[in-house]
Amino acid sequence: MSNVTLYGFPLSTYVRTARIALAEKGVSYEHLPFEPNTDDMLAVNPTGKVPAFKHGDFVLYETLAITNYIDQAFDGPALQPADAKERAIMNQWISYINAYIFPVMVHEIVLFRFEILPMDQSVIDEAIPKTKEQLTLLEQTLSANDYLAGSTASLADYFLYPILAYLGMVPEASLLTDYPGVSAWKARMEEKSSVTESAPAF
Ligand SMILES: N[C@@H](CCC(=O)N[C@@H](CS)C(=O)NCC(=O)O)C(=O)O
Repeated sequence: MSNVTLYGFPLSTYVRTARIALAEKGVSYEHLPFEPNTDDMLAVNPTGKVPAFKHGDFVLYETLAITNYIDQAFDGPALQPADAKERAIMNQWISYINAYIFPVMVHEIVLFRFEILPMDQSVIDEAIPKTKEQLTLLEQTLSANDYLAGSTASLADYFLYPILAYLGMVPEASLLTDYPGVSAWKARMEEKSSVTESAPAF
């Protein structure tokens, strides 16, 4: 029986990021697919958001803290570059993804297209130019590098992939065709078993 538990419904991009990190490290774990803001979820995360994580008696929330802990506490391949500059770039991307990409692509496009929020086309329309700006920035890096922080996948890629996977499933996926570096990166990520095995069922 594993002493590692991941809490949170598998449709969450952040839960998927944690699942990719666990798979990359080869950590076996119990997955309890609690919905956000339920008593079960609030018992392990005072914000009610998913995911939360437990290792033995140690409970943790916030995906960046969880994935950093997974990287440091378990054997397996490093999920972060050793080089100081590459690690800084990785952290720059994670911050950018959390602060800008997730709110725009998920909250202003995907949640409407998945009918999780009642449709508001005006919000989607306003999100399109912001999404293009974000894809342009990603393209500058991903047309030159295989991954966001260099030649090896890192936590930054694991934060970004679940979001772009959802963008790829809605009509706004057509935007991706203008960004060949981003599209090639997405295809590269989809070759990883950690990515395919963490895909939520619809
Ligand atoms: N800062 C949090 C964000 C987690 C988050 O936003 N999770 C979403 C699902 S992808 C959620 O729980 N949403 C429900 C809500 O905000 O009430 C983290 O990094 O873990």
